[in-house]
Amino acid sequence: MVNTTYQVQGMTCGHCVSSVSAEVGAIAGVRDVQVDLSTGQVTVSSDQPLDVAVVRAAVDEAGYDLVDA
Ligand SMILES: [Cu+2]
Repeated sequence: MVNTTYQVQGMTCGHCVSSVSAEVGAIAGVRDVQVDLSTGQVTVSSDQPLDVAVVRAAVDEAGYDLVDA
């Protein structure tokens, strides 16, 4: 299991959190998504390391922006 924390910009409420959780959670191999609304940090647990481009696309699909690390 791999845990990776990403920074996401633009989330303002519980609905944003659930949108991001749903999109990122749908990525193949993702087991869990934890979103901290106050910091914008999204911690993803996955079977293997994820391609950041795939995570970025999922966050974008939800309507938010992945901040470059
Ligand atoms: Cu919201």
